[in-house]
Amino acid sequence: MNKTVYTIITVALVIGIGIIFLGSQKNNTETEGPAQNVEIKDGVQYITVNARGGYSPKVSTAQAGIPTKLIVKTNGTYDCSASLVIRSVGFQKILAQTGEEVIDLGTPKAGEPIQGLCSMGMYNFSINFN
Ligand SMILES: [Cu+2]
Repeated sequence: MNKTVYTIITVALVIGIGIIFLGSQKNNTETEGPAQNVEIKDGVQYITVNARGGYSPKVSTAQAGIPTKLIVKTNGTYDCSASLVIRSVGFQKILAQTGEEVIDLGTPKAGEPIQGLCSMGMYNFSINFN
């Protein structure tokens, strides 16, 4: 076999592996689903969102009218979901690759969702309050 054939086989393999890898990642985020990610402790509502290859759960529902904190958990997050922007509370930070960031959301009002975005606008999540 000549070099061209080897090159074509190598390129085809790399693309194939890439497609399998991306496909399995997509499945992972889909199966995580809407978790029980809201809890109230000592009058403070905590909402937990995981950041890794995007945000999960993508949509959360919480109560309006109580002091609320958002916990963003990273765990080996090397992608841009660690670069988080929440415009409505003026938050912008590059999170630790592994850790927990607690963000004060104040006392959210009903019907005013809070949205988080990665700095490039590729990934997002939102929290609805009612
Ligand atoms: Cu991004």
